[in-house]
Amino acid sequence: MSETQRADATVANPVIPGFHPDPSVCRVGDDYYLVCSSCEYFPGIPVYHSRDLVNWTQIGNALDRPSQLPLTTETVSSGGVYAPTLRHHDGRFWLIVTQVTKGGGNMLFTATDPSGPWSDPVRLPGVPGIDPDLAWDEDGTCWCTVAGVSQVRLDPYTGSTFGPPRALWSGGVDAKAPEAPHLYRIGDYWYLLIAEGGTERGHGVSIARGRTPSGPFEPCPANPVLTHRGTDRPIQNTGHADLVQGPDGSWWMVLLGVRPRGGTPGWHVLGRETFLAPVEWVDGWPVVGEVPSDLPAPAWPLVPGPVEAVRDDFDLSALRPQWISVRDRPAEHCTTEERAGWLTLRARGGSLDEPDVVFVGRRQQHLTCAARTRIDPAEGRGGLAVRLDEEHHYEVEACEGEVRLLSRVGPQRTVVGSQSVPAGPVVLGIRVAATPLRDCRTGPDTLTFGVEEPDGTFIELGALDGRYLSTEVAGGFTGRVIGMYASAGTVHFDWFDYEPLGS
Ligand code: 6LW
Repeated sequence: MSETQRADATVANPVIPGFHPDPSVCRVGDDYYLVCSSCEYFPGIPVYHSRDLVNWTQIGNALDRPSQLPLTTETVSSGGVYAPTLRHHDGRFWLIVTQVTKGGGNMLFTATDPSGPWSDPVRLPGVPGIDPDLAWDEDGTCWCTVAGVSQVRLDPYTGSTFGPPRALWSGGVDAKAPEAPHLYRIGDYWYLLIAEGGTERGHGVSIARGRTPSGPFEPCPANPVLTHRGTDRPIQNTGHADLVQGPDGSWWMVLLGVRPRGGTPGWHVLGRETFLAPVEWVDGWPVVGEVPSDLPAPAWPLVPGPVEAVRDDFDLSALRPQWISVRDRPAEHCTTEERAGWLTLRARGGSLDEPDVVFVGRRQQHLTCAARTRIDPAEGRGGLAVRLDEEHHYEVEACEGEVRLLSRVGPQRTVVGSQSVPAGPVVLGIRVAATPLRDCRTGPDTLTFGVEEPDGTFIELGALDGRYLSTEVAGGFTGRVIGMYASAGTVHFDWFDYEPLGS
């Protein structure tokens, strides 16, 4: 433990806030790598690195070329790529995911450096279903286990499977959605960890063990080993876990959870986030306590990564890895090379209501935060948006001489307010303020949109209830993404600021 880290110290959970569901983690020596689902966003499958399991830095996106992730407008929101498993075996990293859009299926990628490049996909037509896992036994046989839960033997180099998938174990009697399997050899047993109950409030984690990787499996008498269902805890929907050992040999679980706020039924707006929980082994079974918001600090020194700058000035030829787009990002529609130091977006279809919108955003990662951008709309129309999907977004949009606040909720599109502005670049802003956790008369947060005067004065165009940009209203598997878009012609963005404010 470092001098600055006291025994009673805590660290904040989630360890990776914002839309980072279905975490899968692997350890290579002193380094940890973690990947998450990315659904309809491109590039896909964010890759994180840590030395301490607590501080994570994004080092890339595994699927960053159309040959790996060809997401067309047929990919519905919350479609795309789900539930990766990341493992290190035989000197390389292995990533297996499901592309749920027609023509997709399960795919395997490899890399020697997890920050990339990752290979083109090896397709797995013999692997059914979603949530694929990879495990190798002592003879080097590779087992691929999927939701349901079933398993097939796989040649990971060619994608060939041997025999039909075999049912293994489906969790509790009548349990909904046995999924997210991960298989591990720990001590004398093979452990099969699964999620059950669905990814909503009933979510949980169960485990079974057997003497071989293909069973038979004996369920843990204390299943589910983790769930927050039916509790008043601030973190809900806990499930879809992966196990890992800390630097000192202690055991930990990464898992997804959500942070609902406001009145009934509680709305979560950041999507499913990645949490960490300590694990003890008792009589050969893992025991996981409550997943707390303030996690007891691990017993080893923490190694914070670089602090993310508030401002991106778009001064690099490539966009930083946190920037994601809806389905694709062709250079002719998005570039920092057309006007040096600016991000240029060229509209393709139309507004954020369309599946082919040209949008570049980052996950909203803090319950209370602010975002600003300076836009030059002289050749088009575009703005600053908070997006959940095509039917749930708020945006402040500029065209020459005017800015407007627009809201799209379900089938309804509303112009909430407008303001004349002088010709030329303008600064647009969004402030997101979470409501107090136990305030049962409100939504989860309020989003205030406006435009800045040249002296920095914020002119408010409207304040909107955040519940309409929540998963409980919109449905789906993602979370809010805040960013810039073009809805007509070409627009240029000088910079983008994202500032966490106190959460
Ligand atoms: C994923 C499933 C799940 O396939 O959510 O929480 C789905 N669990 O395992 C999509 O992210």
